[in-house]
Amino acid sequence: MSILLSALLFTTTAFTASAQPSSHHGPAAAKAADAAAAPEPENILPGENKKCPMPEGYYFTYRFASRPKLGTAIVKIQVFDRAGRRTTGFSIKGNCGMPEMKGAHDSGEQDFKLSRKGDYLLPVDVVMPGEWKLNITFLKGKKRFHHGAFMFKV
Ligand SMILES: [Cu+2]
Repeated sequence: MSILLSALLFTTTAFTASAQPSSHHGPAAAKAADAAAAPEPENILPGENKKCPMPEGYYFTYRFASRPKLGTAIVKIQVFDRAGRRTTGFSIKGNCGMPEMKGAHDSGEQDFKLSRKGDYLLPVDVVMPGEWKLNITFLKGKKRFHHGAFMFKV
């Protein structure tokens, strides 16, 4: 009797659980929840000085101020709107590290600083030779707008 009751309870609960998402949130919300749980696909950027597309027709270019070597290297980003005009309406963060030495030299999220010329600049500390990666996040207001990453060797 109690087995039958718990079996009945189980099916009822299962039915309620599966019925709830469609009635309360709809399939779109369920899809969005899945997307939030899944890891974000990597966006490996085109090379230095190449056009890197962003949403809404924006694009940017990046390059090192000079060829990176041991010590401090400066990454420079310029952002353009769909008409090709320079824009400084974003804030940009960079996180630099060595993928093969997880966490060993991670800079953490650092703010690119806007220069008077409207370039976004970030110094990165290259403390050992090898392969490095810079993750870049673009924010529009407080909203995450775009993300990309590139590798470089020293
Ligand atoms: Cu290292």
